[in-house]
Amino acid sequence: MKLIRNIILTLVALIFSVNVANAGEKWDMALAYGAGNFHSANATEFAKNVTDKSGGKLTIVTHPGGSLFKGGEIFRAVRTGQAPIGERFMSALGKEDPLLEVDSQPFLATNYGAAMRLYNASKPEIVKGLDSKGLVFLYAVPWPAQGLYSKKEINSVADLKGLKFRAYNAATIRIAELTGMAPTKIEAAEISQAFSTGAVESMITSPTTGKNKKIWENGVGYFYDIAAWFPKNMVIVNKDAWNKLDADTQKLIMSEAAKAEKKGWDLSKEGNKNDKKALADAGMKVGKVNTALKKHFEEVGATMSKEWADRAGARGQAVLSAYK
Ligand code: PCA
Repeated sequence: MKLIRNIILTLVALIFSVNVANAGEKWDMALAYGAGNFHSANATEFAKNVTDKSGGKLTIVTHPGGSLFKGGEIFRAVRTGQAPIGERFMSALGKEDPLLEVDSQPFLATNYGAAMRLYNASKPEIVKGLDSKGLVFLYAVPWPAQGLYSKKEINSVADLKGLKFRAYNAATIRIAELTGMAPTKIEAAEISQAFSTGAVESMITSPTTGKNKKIWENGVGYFYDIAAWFPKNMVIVNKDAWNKLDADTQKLIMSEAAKAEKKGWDLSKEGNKNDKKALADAGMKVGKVNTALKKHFEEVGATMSKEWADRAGARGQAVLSAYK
């Protein structure tokens, strides 16, 4: 009898411990950019904090460098629940919602203060739009100011003509078209290869991305700091996955997301200074475009603003009024 009782007790204990081990959710978090990138590092810290503080209810495991889903696949993966959580470059999603592109309109917000105001003005509508697609918005963090990289020196509008240009969204494709360059859309993960094979010879992106890619090793010698916009990454969650969590865990995630957002903006500001210096230290020529070129880019920006306002309609107008 005693033996049977002990066996039963052991089984009960075993079943109980398996249940406890299974009680928590596990989320795989898809990240497009390399582990060393500040967005990925920040997301990894966020994941760790949530995991540590959730008391075993939720474990978030990050997968940087597109190892779970590539940048171009992450939005769909989270939307369909293939990945419960992921980070995506917002302005590549203009087809989903033109408001997601507002942060890539040239010269609309050209410093961090303005970028934050634009974020605050656009966030409620963006969150609503994502919610209607079954997504919960957690936080957004900007890349440092976008500048022009080139293999050859650029002194005039004519120098841009025909340049094979790496684009990362519809806005950069449009800039290329309006300045006579030849755009190809390429995800960040493929930048080094695209430059080294000669598929492209110019791009607009942050000093951070150029530094992370050691772009100078691919024959890119020039960086022009046009600081025309601050595009953001956002972290989103699939709503079905979200609804499986209890209220306390949801609250914890939101509070850790707010902290990660603040930390991310600070890291971005630091990178905005340090990474330009890193490009110069690596031997690149870092400077500004001349007045004629600046004027040209501003005209292009004005054309694009009009086009965007048409696409974004009344919602876009409301965001612009709130911003200005
Ligand atoms: N780096 C990313 C997006 C913006 C940025 O600064 C890229 O080049 O794809």
